[in-house]
Amino acid sequence: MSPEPAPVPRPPLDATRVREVMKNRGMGDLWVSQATGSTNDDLVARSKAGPLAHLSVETTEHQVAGHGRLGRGWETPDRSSLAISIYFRPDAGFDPAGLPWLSMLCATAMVQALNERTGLAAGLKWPNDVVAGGFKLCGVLAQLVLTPEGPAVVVGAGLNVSQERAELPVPTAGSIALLGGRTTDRSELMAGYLDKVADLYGAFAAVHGRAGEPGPGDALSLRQAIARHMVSIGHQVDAHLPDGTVLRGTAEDLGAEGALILRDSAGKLHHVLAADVFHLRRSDGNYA
Ligand code: BT5
Repeated sequence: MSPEPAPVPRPPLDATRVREVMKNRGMGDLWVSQATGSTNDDLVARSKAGPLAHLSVETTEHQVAGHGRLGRGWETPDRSSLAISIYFRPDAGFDPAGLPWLSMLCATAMVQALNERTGLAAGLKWPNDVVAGGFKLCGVLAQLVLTPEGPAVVVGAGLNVSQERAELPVPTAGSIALLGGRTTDRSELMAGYLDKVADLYGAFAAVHGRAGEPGPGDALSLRQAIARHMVSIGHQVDAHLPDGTVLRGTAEDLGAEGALILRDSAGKLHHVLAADVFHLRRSDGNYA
């Protein structure tokens, strides 16, 4: 990621362009704020205040107190990045076991949008980090919301677009600009992401939220569509489990219930449902 490229301009988001894509894809409302604590919090609050249209979206130019997983934070300077929260309100026939898949669905949509729009070779680091060149470009956080109409899920994605090295909070973080991506146009990136979410969700809803079932017209199942983008598969990883233990093994596949399937050095298979995964550095010096 060196030498450091020239700073990238940071124009405001073009909400009209994003709304157009949302309208074409039959999505819900869009709210754009100048600054807020967390777009996930805002969308959850809206959903509690009254019924929201399925696939409504909350974004902000400047998220000042973004949440990561497990109480961690997510830091991004004004207009440098995207913070996009989407409200999923599946209909009554949707299998509740499909709800936890929505965060990986969104991460996969981001991978696909980045691959198409930026030319970067983005991939998914289980469970839902989007990485390119070994750097984290995007993190995803899902929250379950119980509404009078049934369960809903808010899935927030934070995408680093134009940050310079000094603006990123950790050395493992990267931005599209730093990695030399073809575009840093946040409106294009947001529109591209929402378009992919609409595609993937449409196929998933058509099979009633069953992640293992082939999509319409013999398309890949959601599990397969996700697994093909997973950079972890075939790599040696350390999975840091919630109880503090570390499981080392080779990532083999994505399980039927969304677990990362790891084979340890004794050949035993483990289904990891929650962990922070670290790729062990390969002999060529890359992580993934
Ligand atoms: C995540 O958590 O990666 C989920 C991030 C989700 C952010 C979105 S933005 C829209 C929506 N609204 C919210 O309030 N949140 C969502 P996790 O895997 O726990 O990673 C958090 C860790 O990543 C932090 O502890 C930092 O070490 C690091 N981090 C913080 N800011 C980062 C950034 N901009 N880029 C890369 N890493 C970052």
